[in-house]
Amino acid sequence: MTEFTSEIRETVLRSATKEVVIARNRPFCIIGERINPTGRRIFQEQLRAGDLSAIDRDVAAQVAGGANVLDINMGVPLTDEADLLVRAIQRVQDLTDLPVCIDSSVLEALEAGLRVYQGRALVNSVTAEDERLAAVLPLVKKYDAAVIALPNDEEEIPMGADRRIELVAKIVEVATTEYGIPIEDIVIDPLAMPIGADTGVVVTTMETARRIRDTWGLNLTCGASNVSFGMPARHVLNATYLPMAMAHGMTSAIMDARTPAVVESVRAADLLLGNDEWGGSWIASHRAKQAAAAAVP
Ligand code: THG
Repeated sequence: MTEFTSEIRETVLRSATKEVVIARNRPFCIIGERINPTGRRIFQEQLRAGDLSAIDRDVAAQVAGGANVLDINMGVPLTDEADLLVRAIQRVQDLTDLPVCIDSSVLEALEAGLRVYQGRALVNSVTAEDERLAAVLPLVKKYDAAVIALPNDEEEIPMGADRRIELVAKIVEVATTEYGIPIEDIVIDPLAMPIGADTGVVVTTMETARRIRDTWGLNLTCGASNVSFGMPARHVLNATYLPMAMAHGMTSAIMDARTPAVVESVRAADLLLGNDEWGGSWIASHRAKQAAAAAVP
């Protein structure tokens, strides 16, 4: 289980009309995080009243900013999350051809969302807890989805890389042998935590990411804005963190695609890490910006 692999794993996601591949020899996959009511009081009230129209603006902003996949989270206390999630997924599918990442800890909501989604979704997320693995992985298999897995269990969120690696080994073993999930459909979130809580946490995440890449070749993701939580100049920290994580094997992130400095930093790292052939995308995006500036009267 701990033999090293240099194999490149392709996690294939699809909408009805578009395919997105997450892999370490491809441009980084930006998973837009904004379709999420956490910490947004007005959006929560709208959702409670059954008004999902704010999603339209969030989709437009994430798409315009360069998101490749959209995370959809409808976690509002005291609501029918399954119903909201189904309606949100349908609305997003009408607005964009980007594949989605279905973000819910409520099983009924997850299944309802997977049932109506037309394509191959990314499920966010499962932990290494026996009960969660047994509940979520059959749905991942049934609906032919890919899954984000977090290396924490019923005991703890481990603070050291060694224990996180043990839990990744458990997840990989259970998902592939007990549930028949292809290894390339497992995307690990090595747990990105706020640097403000402990200045060692980012180094631990980097080490964990690199070891997962070198051991299994798995794709990786993280909640990128967690890192700067509570700190000033968050965009600078996020824009610095992501290329570092990418150099350690991070192949995607759940992040805010509305901030050009952060997205540009990711695309610069694509080029510098050899994943933008001839700098084609980098140069094309620079020319598009020049043309847009010139078009302003
Ligand atoms: N890993 C995985 N999934 C995740 C996370 C993770 N999903 C949820 C979260 N973390 C990532 N998504 C978001 C979505 C929105 C915001 C942050 C993370 C957000 N935060 C504002 C803030 O931080 O200030 C609060 C809202 C606001 O003020 O607008 O928007 O780590 N697998």
